[in-house]
Order: sequence, then C-alpha cells, then structure tokens
Amino acid sequence: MSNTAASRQLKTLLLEAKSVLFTGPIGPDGDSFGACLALAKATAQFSTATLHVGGEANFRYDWMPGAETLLKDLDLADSYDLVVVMDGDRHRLTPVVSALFQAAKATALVDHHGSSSPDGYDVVMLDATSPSTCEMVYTLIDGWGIALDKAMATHLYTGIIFDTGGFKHENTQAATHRLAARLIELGVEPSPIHAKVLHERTAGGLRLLGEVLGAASFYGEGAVAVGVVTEEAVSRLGVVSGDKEGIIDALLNTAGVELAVLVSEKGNAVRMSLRSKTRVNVAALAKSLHPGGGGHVRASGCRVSSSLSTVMETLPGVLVAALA
Ligand SMILES: [Mn+2]
Repeated sequence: MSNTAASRQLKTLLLEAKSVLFTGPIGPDGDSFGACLALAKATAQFSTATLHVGGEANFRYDWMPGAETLLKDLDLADSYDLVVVMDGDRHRLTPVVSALFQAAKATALVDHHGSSSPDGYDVVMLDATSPSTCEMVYTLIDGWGIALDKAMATHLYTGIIFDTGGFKHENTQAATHRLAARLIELGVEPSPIHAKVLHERTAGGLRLLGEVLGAASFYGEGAVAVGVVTEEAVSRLGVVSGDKEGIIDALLNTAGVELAVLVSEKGNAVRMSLRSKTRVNVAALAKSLHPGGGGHVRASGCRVSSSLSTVMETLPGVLVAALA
C-alpha cells in the first residue's frame, strides 16, 4: 500500500471511529509524544470521537502543549474503536495497551523504524527513510488540508529535534530543515525546546553523567565505548526518568569510537542503547542481542533478561566482532 493510499485510508478510519487511542511504544520519546499529540489535535478538527493519547511524560516532555491530557495505562478507556500505534510497532506496547490493540475494531501503524513489521494492522504507513515519525505526521496533516497551529508545530518540532539530535544525526535531510523553518514561522520557539528535550538534566542526572563517563570502558582499540548505569547509582543519585538521555551521545562522540553502548541495569534484566557513527548497523546488532531488539541503523536498543555481570562477560566481544 502506498503512503498516499494509506493516508486516505487512515483518515477514513479516523472518521468512522467513535473512540481513538493514539499511542507509542513503552517508554515513549519526544518523537512518539510529538507525533501522537499532533495527530490527535489535527484529528479533532474533523472528528467528534473521543480522542485519547496514551503515555506518561517526564520532565523532558511535560511542558508540551496537551501534555496534561496524556493518559496513563490505568486511566485509559476499556476499549477503543481504533488504536493508532506511532513511532514503534505493536510488539513494543505496554501489556494494557497491547490488550486494547488486540480488542480494537481497527488498527493503524505510523512509523519510521526499519525494524518494524507491517503485519497485523488495517492501515500501515511505514517509511524507514523518514528522519522522524513527526515528519510523516506533517505530511499526513498537510495532505488532509489541515492548517497547523503553534501547538501542533511545537509537537512536530519536538519530535524532529529528538530524532535528529538537534539536526546533527546523519538522518537529517534538507527537507528536515525546511520543515523546521516552517514550524518556527508558525511560532515555535526553538531555544527552550532544545534545552528541555536534548540538554537539561537534574542535578542527580548530571552526577550520573559524570560517573558513567568517568568509568566508561573502551574495546577494539578504542572503537567501542561502553557505559554502565547501575541500579545502585540510580537510587543513590536520585536519577529520574529522562536523565539518561544523551549519555550515549557523549560516549559516541569520543574520537575514534565507531560504536557506543549504554548498558542500564533494571532488576534482573538489562536495557541496552546502541549508537554507531558511520558503518555498524546497530538495528541488526540489537536484534542479534535479543529478538525483540531493533530500531534504526544508527540508533537502536534491546532488553536482555540477564544480570548485568552476565551481560558484561560476553558483550565486549560481541561488540568488537560487530566492527568487522
Ligand atoms: Mn522516531
């Protein structure tokens, strides 16, 4: 199905539904929140349906227009006619949202993750060449002839700068800058958004950044950098959700590093964020570490059900081998 046909079909589904849930994967980021909030606001222009956006915003996103309308899992309705999954696929939903997805009359996917499967939806918009889901949402809204307001422009700008690292990652295109310019003309104030979404952290988060960078390990003649966040450090420093954002970029920005991994301990499991500069496909690497892993070619993640010490026994060798 072409994305133009999918755009028409998605509008039809939105028009037919009496209740819609817009939702991202578990632990939504700026692109996911931005895409959901903007599409929900645009849909309100032609729909009288109950429109809910799922998710829980931390300090990076709680200032966004409409953030106060975000619903936690426990506050969601018992059922929805339509569930639209955005910026991540149906295999990464929370258990509550996954059940709502299964029971919905219709479902749709709007996503730019190359690792997402298009199977299992009534309508699919999947474009792995798009820098962000928010850029896809802009195309959708524009194609439907709906005028963006300052709030929607702010939602989209947030997602764009999150996924391009503030126009720095190699996914950034000329069209990304053109769209950003248009959003700024609609009233977006870039500076405070960049500060909140990309740079600010709590004092505890600052201390964590220092500890993780100070203890970073290098392998493969300095081409692999690994940082570790222990549960002990998180609790001792009072780190909050959103504070770990950006640590991985500091690791990757070390001269000579091609591949960086941030390993975070969580109970009896370990969460890994992977980034590469120019040649390692970290979406494939994340999937090789765990079948549920994936993401983008230069940015991905996975969760492994092993202790931190077990993971660290084998991880460096796997990462060095991935450079070959
Ligand atoms: Mn995204």
